[in-house]
Amino acid sequence: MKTYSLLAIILLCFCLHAEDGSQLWLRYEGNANAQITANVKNSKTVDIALSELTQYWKGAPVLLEKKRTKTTDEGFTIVSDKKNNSLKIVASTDIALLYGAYHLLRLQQTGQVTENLNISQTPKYQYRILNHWDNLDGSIERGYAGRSLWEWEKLPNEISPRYEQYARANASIGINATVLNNVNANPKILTQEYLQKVKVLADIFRPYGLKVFLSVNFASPKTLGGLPDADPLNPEVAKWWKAKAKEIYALIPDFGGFLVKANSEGQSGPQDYGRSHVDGANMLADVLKPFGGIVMWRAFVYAPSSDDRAKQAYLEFMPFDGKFRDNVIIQVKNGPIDFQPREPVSALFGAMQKTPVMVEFQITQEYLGFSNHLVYLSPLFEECLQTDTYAKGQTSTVAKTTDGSLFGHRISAIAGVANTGSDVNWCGHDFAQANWYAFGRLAWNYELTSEQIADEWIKQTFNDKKEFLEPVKGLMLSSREAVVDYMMPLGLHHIFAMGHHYGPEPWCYFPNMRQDWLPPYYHKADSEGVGFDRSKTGSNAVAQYFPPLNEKYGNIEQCPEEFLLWFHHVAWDYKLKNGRTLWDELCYSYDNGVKEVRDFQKIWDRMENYVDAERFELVQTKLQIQARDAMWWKDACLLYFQSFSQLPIPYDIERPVHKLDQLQKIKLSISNHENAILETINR
Ligand code: BDP
Repeated sequence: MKTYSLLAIILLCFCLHAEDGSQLWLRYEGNANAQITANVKNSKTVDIALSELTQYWKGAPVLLEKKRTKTTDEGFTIVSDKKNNSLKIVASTDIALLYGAYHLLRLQQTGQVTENLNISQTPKYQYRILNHWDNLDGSIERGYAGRSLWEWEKLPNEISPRYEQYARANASIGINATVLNNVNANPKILTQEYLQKVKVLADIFRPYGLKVFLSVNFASPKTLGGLPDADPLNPEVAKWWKAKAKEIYALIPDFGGFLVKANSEGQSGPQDYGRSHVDGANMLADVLKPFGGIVMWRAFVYAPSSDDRAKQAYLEFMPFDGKFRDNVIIQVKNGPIDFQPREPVSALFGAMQKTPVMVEFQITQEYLGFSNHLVYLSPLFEECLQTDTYAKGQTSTVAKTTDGSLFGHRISAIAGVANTGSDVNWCGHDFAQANWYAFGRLAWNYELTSEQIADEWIKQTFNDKKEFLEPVKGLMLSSREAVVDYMMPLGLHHIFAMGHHYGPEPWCYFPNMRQDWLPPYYHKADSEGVGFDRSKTGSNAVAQYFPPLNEKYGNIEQCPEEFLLWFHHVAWDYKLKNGRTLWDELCYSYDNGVKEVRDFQKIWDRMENYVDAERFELVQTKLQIQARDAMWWKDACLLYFQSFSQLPIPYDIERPVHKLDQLQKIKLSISNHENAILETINR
């Protein structure tokens, strides 16, 4: 009897534990008994492929075959051998065989295995990379899922099982590179002590095809090496970097290279010495070249003196096009400002043609409600990648301008700022896992649609019951538009609370502060109207785009309404295409955002019988927060903008439940550079 109840408790614990979100989308069931063989020399990578398939593949016998194929090093083919009633995964490298194995398991999990498989895949980008903004003290800048995964204090001796789980999750979706530390880099990462720790991680990640990169602080030769400066043209400085590279590659022979944030938001850089981005990037590129490393140099630069922050990356980098070494790639945020719920694409995509350019997305939800809001980001990623820049005829999508195909570049890459942390479910919100997943899948193949990706993610992470799949997919697919509606519709942007960026603060203003860090700089509301005039009559940022985009964006009549206030200062009574005035449309958009989240709650509550209790409740609780936040956003923005428009909120809209002066008193205590903890909001 005693044994029985103990067993029951253990089983119960196991079940509960099994549904805490820690397994991500990798919920394969064991007890497989297919015959798995390999005609390939053993390696750790091949062993992983064999072990995954042996444990979890429940179909026909599988043969892993390594031979030269037409696909790239990472491409694979899966073919059915009907005669022998078996399957073959064919690839020219071990890692590609592993990618093939994970793909086969994905087909199984999503019910797509047919008798006649004939699939050939090859990734669109060469480097599919996560950027961790993790600090060496264990905090994560803009991290909302606990502490850093990297337990620096315990490394290199104590190894968390999460390191391998992390590598496996990435390999399962084709992510093949990781930058371990924050772009606001602590020079200490390059000390011998830390490099030893990095080496341990690199060794664990290697069999999963995950290459390690580091963010470096440009001042390191000075702060760490004791040199008088970090001037890229000082031979002593280059010598220091060379020795450092040698030291790194001795420990990590396949080290990927450096990510650099230079002369941006207070970080040091070549301009400190009167040198240019080219001088800085090329010096580091030369250092890494003999080892096969690359430099990812960020274009996220802006100075308070400019009339328009949105123009600056372009103005600063375009003159350097073609001047960088061939192992430099320019890392550009998807939009011209900063990971807003919606931005037009950065004008650098398509414009820089002689230098490889890569997109940087933010998977962590700095500007999208942290890990409290359910926002499926694939539509945002997809929208950017599929935007036509018109750089070269009709099909110059951002994807094509960055994957190397359009301008014939040798290297290509795509980065996502990671949303992972020490939380048991990795990402804070169970649905935030979908954003990590979607980033990987799109980096592998940007032709997949957000719907396909949501479909496969739900089937793997939850279940494939139609009654669950369809409504939850619908919810996910409309969630990005909902957040745009309740935060900043019609092209509004950066009206967030200062510093932590959680919640609205469109009124936030300090005369002596950098104006480009304050919301009024972006919305420019006055008694006439609202919005930033970036047309010819304003900052003329539109001129940075190719025709016909420049004309379309620059002309208020033609400008897509989702970007209206991004590009124009629009009168409150301006008539939109649906006949409503701008003011009314703003009101209806905010209201619509709130309604959508209320609908998400209704949808989710109906799902109770299809989900384990733990995940059900966590998502339910977070949706409650999201619904309250959406109302907070709506009331704050409408009441504040109403003080300029002086117009009534249309009477068929739910009345505000807050008063503006109450909302203006809210101060959240969320520290900026430490792990962000949302404290109980007293409102
Ligand atoms: C902004 C973040 C800041 C980052 C910066 C960057 O607020 O924490 O350091 O971007 O990308 O979005 O460098």
